[in-house]
Amino acid sequence: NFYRSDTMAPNTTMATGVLHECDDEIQAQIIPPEVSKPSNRKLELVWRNIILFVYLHMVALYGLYIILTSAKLLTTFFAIFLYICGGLGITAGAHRLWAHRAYKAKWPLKVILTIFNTLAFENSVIEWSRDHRVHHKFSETDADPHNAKRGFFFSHVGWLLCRKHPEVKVKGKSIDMADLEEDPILAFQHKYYLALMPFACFIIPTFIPMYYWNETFVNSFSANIFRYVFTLNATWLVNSAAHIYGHKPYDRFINPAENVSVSVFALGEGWHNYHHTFPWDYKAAEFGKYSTNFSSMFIDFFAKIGWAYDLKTVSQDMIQKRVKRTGDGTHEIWGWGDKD
Ligand code: ST9
Ligand code: ZN
Ligand code: ZN
Repeated sequence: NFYRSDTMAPNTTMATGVLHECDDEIQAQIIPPEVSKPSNRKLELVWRNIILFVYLHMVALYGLYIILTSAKLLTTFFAIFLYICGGLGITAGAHRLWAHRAYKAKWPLKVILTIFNTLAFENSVIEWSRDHRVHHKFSETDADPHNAKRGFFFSHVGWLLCRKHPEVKVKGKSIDMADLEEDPILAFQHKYYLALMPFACFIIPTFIPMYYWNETFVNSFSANIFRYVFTLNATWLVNSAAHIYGHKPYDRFINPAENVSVSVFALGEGWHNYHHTFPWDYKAAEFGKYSTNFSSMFIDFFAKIGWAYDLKTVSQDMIQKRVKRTGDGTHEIWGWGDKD
């Protein structure tokens, strides 16, 4: 089996996009054995992406220098603000609301999260969620787009610099995306992504500091690129570092781990052993709901005003049973000082 069905809550198949009934059919599809052999993986580099990412990282380094030396304070605060908004578009939006359906949102919150998500430029929610549902279902196999068994670099950014493994595309067909494709807000974002994204991620964030507080173009542009690249790396660390380093209090048989440093940068998404064990929990963590999980605080706020509802979580009983059955014995050390 390519996934552990006991990590799914009863009746939560949509939470991870798992389609159990299709599995046999998909697995029966013939993938030539030579393609499946790790030693025979073909690496087809995508030079457009390599050049773009090298360029972005160089400008981002310059942006950091600018922020530390000559940018106006407001420009720096604005970059931090955009990092939080864009980050929430990924964590509270693409990840928890859409890829996992861990809670439901009314349309105004959906619109806010879609704008935030476009600001983060990590592909449309539909594309992001398809890759992410495939990642959960076929974790650490060749069908996982950022298979961490291929090393830190591949799972961090390398997977975006080459063509996907054929198994991602074949097995990815078993993922039901109808729920997101039928959502008019997401369908709109997906259809017009190439027109919307440059405005949300680059043009408007560069224009605002120039117009409202007379920042120079070079400062404004490079500080924003730093913000974008920082958000990208915070996200990618969940796929790389949080799949390699950390304790496994919930399931010692999987690679994803509890990584506090990643959680800090990724607005609460580094509790990855918990998340892969209970992917439908809207907190994506058991502990540290507010201290290291700004995304949960955000969702709780919108739940209070009624824009977020039907928040899914996991009972203490279920967690305790799982900890006893498959944990690595480190669960005790994580709950201390939790004030939630
Ligand atoms: C970026 C995404 O950075 C980062 C995602 C990270 C996820 C992290 C998750 C961790 C948990 C959450 C933590 C959040 C923390 C946030 C903290 C914030 C502070 N299933 O893709 P193509 C088929 S993006 C089924 O082109 P290639 C399909 O038919 C950065 N089928 O494959 C598809 O056609 P269509 C900016 C699939 O040619 C066709 O194949 N964006 C699947 O191999 C072609 O698809 C970029 O840089 C699937 N999963 O190219 C763009 N996938 O779509 C980067 C594919 O029409 N991407 N198919 O249905 C690319 O350039 C290309 O995708 C490629 C592969 C070169 C990488
Ligand atoms: Zn993962
Ligand atoms: Zn997930």
